[in-house]
Amino acid sequence: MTILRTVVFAVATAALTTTAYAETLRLSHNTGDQTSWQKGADKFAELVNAGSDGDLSIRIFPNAQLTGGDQMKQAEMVGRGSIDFVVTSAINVTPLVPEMAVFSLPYLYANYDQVDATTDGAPGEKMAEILAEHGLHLLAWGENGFREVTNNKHPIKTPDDLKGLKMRVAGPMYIDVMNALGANPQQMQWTETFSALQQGVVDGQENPIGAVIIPQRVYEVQKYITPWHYSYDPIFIATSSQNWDSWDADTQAMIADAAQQAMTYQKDITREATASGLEMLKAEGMEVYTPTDADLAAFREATKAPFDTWAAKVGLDLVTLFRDTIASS
Ligand code: X2X
Repeated sequence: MTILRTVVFAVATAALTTTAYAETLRLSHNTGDQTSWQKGADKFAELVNAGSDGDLSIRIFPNAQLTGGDQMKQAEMVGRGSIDFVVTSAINVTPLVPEMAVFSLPYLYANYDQVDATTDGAPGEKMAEILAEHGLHLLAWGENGFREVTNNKHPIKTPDDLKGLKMRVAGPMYIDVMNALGANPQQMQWTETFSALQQGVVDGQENPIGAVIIPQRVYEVQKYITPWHYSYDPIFIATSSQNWDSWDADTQAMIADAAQQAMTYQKDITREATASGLEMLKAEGMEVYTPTDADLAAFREATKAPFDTWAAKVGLDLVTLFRDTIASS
């Protein structure tokens, strides 16, 4: 397949011409090169390369290298057209697109079926429209996962156990949630978190088991884990609207399909790693506390105030759209 890209020359006569050439595109993501984010990105690159008969190659930059380690900057740079693709999670986009926090509202989701009903349904489409207003063309949803809490001080069984713990968090909503739980949260880049945990700068963190805790070896520097499922975080692949509009219809279809296949694969391997994850973490020496229904009710109650604050920020109509879809799934 030949890639046709429309190039506008800024000459007096504003001529429009179409050329064919091989091109390298840059993809940024903000986890390490062993994660399912990386594997999904690798699969996407492989499929696009094959689908374009080698005309398009994608170079992958892990650890938010292209934004100097600033994981929240990636989406903005893609929106402006200075990076071609991003694989990142919803929480990282909230400074640019606050509505993206809707996915991660505390205890919005109870299980994967509910998650899939929203990403595959009207809520996912609505979020794609909102991202488009910021110059981001959504290609496909993948999975970071349910974010579970770890720390080095003691098992977390009740909200009281979070009191005074120094917690690293990824984004502004989690600051409010951790404050509501009585913890001492601080926002920190993911790439700086391992050494901060190792050196005791922070006591704990929260991340999904299959996508992050296992491949990034968080168990080497954390003793206790509580799978409390307090917040879900999707990932996605997006390109800039500029790139998207510059591709002919065949190229657009090929790229959209590659992204869909890559994220389906990424979601599958993430869920597999998560399913066997707690056993693996125990074998690595972590102590697991599985919360009871009563514990979960207490965590839900304790995070109700930040839920309401952030529901108002993202917009109640959007929250209703998500809740209605979840209720009928
Ligand atoms: O920074 C995190 O915690 C991570 C890797 O999960 C995200 O990118 C949100």
